[in-house]
Amino acid sequence: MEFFKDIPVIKYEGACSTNPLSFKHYDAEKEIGGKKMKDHLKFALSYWHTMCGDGKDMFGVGTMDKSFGGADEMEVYKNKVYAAFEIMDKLGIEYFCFHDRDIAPEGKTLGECNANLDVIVPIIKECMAKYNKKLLWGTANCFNHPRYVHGASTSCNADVFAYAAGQIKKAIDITIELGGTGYVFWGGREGYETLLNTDMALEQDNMARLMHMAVDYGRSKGFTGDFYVEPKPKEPTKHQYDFDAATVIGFLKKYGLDKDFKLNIEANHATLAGHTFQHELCVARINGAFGSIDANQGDMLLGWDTDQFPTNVYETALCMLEVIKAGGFTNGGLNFDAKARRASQTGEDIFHSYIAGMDAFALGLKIAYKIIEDGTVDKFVADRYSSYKTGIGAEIVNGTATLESLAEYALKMGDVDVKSSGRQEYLENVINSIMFRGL
Ligand code: XLS
Ligand code: CA
Ligand code: CA
Repeated sequence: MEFFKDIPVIKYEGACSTNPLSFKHYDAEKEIGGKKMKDHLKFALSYWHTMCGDGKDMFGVGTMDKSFGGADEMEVYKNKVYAAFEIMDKLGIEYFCFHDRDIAPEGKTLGECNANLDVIVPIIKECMAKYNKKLLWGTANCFNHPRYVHGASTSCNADVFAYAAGQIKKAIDITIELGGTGYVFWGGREGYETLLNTDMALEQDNMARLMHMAVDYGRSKGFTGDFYVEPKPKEPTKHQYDFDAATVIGFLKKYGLDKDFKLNIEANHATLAGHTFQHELCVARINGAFGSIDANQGDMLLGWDTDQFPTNVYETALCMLEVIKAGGFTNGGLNFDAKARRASQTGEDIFHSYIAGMDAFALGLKIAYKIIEDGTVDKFVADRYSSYKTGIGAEIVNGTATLESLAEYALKMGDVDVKSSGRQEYLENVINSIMFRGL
């Protein structure tokens, strides 16, 4: 069964190609910095947006048919699997990510949900072997069903905590069964609307309790991949506990979870938190918590999570610069947590969306390497802090300086010369000239 008959296998045709159904920059096998582009970028399809998201919004019903010709509910979910692998195959995407409820329908009880998963997971496994595709990460959707109205592990109701635990146990089982290298916690409704009805201390302790249980269980079943927390400041709750990278790192350290958990950084969530994408990636990297990425972009004129396919090449370049500095992906990758706009409603739009995102990241990767090879920016930063290499600066860094020794030094010093320029505009110009050299 072919679902996208008019769409060919998408090939790399080079920057001068005018064929919209081709890659202009993403050349999977091409080596850059000693590694194939596909191994640098590790693209993943997000099952929820691509296979389930039908364009419904607050003001209108769906505009896209995501039933893939299925006659009944289970057939719809089976066809989603076949269609997903056709999309990945045609685009040359090697990985995918899912929530439990994306791949199989919700049942009336946890047992029914699990039984539905037991029908679909073997089909996914077969397709993975047939098409040579891998699971980047799995997760549990503990936010959609009305039972999660007060949160999952942060619910005021202990039965809901227990249900979420049962759901997460099964999602971990599936992730392991499919060879996933990551398991994500995104705190769907783990936050609050008002402190007038909220015991924040208990909620956060409970959130950590469930994460510890997940780690203990996963490790006991042989899961060697990474657990991730995905920061997001707001939406659906007013104040999500996993606000941003720095908040999550503090949380993980407080509860002794930092050895097993890394971060899954999403571009749109970074900007919602009032940070740049690069800032969030840098915070993760310098704290040894860089794990995986949800590649998308928001709209700066809108205050919510628009999950658009990334096309802003400045952003992808600065992102890939951080990825390279972090040593590249190990268990993680670039998951397109992105959806075509509601009016981009045809099957063909799925392909244009992914091509746009993949080419934007391929360009980002090439530019990031050019920035590193050029060396101007790195040298500027190193020179800017050179006073810490020798003399009193070296004593501060190596820990031999004390408040008294610095006071003695300062008393003898006279005034300090801080007139050296930060040269921001010069550096921005350097980036532009690297990006557009030859035009
Ligand atoms: C929602 C999140 C979600 C996570 C996975 O905003 O991005 O999709 O990535 O639960
Ligand atoms: Ca996400
Ligand atoms: Ca999002």
